[in-house]
Amino acid sequence: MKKGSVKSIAAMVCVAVIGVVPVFASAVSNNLSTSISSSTSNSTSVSRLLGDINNDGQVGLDDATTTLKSALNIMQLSDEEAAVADINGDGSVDLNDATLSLKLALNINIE
Ligand SMILES: [Ca+2]
Ligand SMILES: [Ca+2]
Repeated sequence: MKKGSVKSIAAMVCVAVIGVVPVFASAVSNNLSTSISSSTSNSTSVSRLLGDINNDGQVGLDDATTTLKSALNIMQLSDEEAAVADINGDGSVDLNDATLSLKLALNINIE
């Protein structure tokens, strides 16, 4: 009887998630602090929570994933979605926004 396969798959998933997040976050953390402070307020005329692309009232991992896909040109956002996804308000949805979105989803302080 082998019953270790489910555990090992779960472990692999954990490693993948834990491994990706810090690398992803640290890669952009240097320019994060400068860009977020200047432009969060005037970035969009849409009265929605920044980063909450699926409009469920909070920024979750699904929103972060969508932002990441847009940043990587895997997915096309509508104008409204792009306005919401552009968290730092620099006019484009890129990895900075994906990182911000991910941090918001994980409740990591972005001050
Ligand atoms: Ca959401
Ligand atoms: Ca942006």
